[in-house]
Amino acid sequence: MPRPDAARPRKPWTGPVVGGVLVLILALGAWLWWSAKSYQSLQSQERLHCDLPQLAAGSPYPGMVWVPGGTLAMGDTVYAEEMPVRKVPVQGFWMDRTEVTNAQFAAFVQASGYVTVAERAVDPKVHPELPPDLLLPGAVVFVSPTSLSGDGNPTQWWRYLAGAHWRHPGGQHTSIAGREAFPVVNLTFQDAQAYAKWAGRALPTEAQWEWAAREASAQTPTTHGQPAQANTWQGMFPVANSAQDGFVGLAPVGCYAPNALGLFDMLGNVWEITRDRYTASHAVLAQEAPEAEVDTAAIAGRKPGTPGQVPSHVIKGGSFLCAPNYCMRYRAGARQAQEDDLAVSHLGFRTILQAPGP
Ligand SMILES: [Ca+2]
Repeated sequence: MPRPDAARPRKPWTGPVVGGVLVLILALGAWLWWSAKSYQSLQSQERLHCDLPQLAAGSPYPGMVWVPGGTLAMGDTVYAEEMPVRKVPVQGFWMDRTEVTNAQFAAFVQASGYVTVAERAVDPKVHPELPPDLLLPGAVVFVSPTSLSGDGNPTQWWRYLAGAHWRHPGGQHTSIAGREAFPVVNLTFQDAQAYAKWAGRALPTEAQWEWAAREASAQTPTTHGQPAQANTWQGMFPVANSAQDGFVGLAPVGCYAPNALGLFDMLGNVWEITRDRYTASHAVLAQEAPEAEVDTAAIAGRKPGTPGQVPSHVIKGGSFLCAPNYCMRYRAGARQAQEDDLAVSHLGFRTILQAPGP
């Protein structure tokens, strides 16, 4: 007896295709399940501190390492803003071996009474376009979305949270208690400058930062892969984070192997503020000051911006949110702009000191 469906015309390839799709769906489901389990497991056993190696006895500037001078091949070839690569001589300098921590920033605030930009109301004269809820003190915080529309609009994972600032990095109901060794976040250029001045230091220029991240090597990088020794994002940003590097979100400073100069977390963990004003590429600086060591902040600052537009500074190094599918900026030559009056939860800084070497 023929089967009831035997008389129906069938396309011979339908079965294998449906089967293949089912296998793909099952595989994707299993991967998402595994990612979710890893995420939960890591959140429940979050490390709050990583031991740093002792610095050499007699170091004149505790917590800093010496970065020798040389000639930097500044820039890279992945995104337009990194081009063109240009040569920039850099003098030697001292640099914090870690990002500035919550404990260090708390000491500054306690001593100075400083109030960060995120703790102040937004000036409606500067931002007449903003609704009242976006004029409240606060910061932009990453919140992993539960669903995602196809337009890729970043507001699906970046939220302006009133009450978020450096003491409440994930919003007003979060705290830095027990997280003293984590990098301080939700700061702006002005905040980082204030800390650096109080500490008798400075923020690095973009060239200084990039030279240090390149381990004081004049070599131009030939690979652009995701670094193993850095806190980045593994999985499909922004919805699936397997955290194979050990951290879902921020990591305490110094949890990954340092670079050849002894600097920790130059790539990943948090973006770092520099003192250079942002320009859309290296072309402007290459034209105005070819192969010269210059204060790029001064040059960029002479450029008139768009009327009403808030100035931006260069940030470097990528963060725990950088993933191959979205933002391959876990590289020394990568750069982005950050508005001077907007605090963000993936942004921190470190300082330098221009002083004679060892
Ligand atoms: Ca990570």
